[in-house]
Amino acid sequence: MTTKSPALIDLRSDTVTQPPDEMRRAMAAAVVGDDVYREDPTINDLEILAAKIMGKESAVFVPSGSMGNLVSGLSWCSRGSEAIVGENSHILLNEVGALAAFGAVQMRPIPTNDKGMLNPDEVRKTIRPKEGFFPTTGMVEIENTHNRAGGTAISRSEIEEVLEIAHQSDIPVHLDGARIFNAAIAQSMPVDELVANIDSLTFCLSKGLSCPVGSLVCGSEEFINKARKFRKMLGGGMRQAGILAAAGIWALNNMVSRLIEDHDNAQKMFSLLQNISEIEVLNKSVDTNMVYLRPRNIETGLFVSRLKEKGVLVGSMYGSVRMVTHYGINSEDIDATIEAIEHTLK
Ligand code: TLP
Repeated sequence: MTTKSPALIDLRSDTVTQPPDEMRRAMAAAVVGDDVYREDPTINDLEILAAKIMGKESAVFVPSGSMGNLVSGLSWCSRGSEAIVGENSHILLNEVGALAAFGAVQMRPIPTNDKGMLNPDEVRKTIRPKEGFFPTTGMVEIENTHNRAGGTAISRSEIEEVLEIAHQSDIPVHLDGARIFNAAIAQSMPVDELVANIDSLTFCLSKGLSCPVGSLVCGSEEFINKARKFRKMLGGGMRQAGILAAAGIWALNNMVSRLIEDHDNAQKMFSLLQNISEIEVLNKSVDTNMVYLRPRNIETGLFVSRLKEKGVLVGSMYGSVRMVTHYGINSEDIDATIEAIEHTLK
């Protein structure tokens, strides 16, 4: 049984994580049933556990983070309505325009601060008046951690500012919390406190938590019933997927607290990169598990392919290079990566 990625050092994303042996054993032992009939006991257990961890009424298991954000958007926003999103949000840039394509929802990008969080004044200005010919504002979307901003952890106080403004106008807030556990751990905050009063959220099992597949959408019972219908409409109703849910349960019990190791490794990478003058580090600081950089004297694509020849895979993301630490990366891998970068630049 192999749990090590075939690449020597794969820093492209935490989505490349291999399921640990013990997780695979939990998957093999899962009791399963047909989840479209709601008869998969392991999926039912996972959904109850996820809702409890997030302090929400209910949860639904979906195949991916993208589908989680999509069913949430479809549940909140009617056709022709508007979703207020950050200008560099994943839902805007990396989900193939799904909310527009499937929901006829217009995404309205607004400026964010350097952590990727929506500017509260912009949110206030952007919410449409209820009267007149304006589109209806269906939801406000925030992202924590924020991917493109550098894996930044958004604080509870910043979240509260936006929640207050949206809720004053009766607009729900959806959180793309693909990496919400990274955000919570980085701030030593219980995750349910970090997401309190947020109307719906997606979180992913298939990133730092190392599961092969799956995300959870959490919210009120009424909202999750809607989301469950949209999941089916999109072809995301699964049958004996308790095998996947077992991985999720195992991960929620065993993989969350270790995320701090990934943050330490990213911090180490960030510090060591400061000594390499040919590299421009784009993160101001490292909150969680991502470092973005740009080589100064060599084209990014060439840099990426030369590193690959040395057995180090990095992501080419938004015109820069992204390195993400995860379960398959240890402190020695960081040293080896720095060495490979130095050789590449020589
Ligand atoms: N992000 C992927 C790529 O799509 C960029 C990655 O490697 O980081 N929200 C956020 C904030 C994400 O970073 C991602 C995945 C998703 C949603 C979508 O999750 P999946 O890939 O499960 O659809």
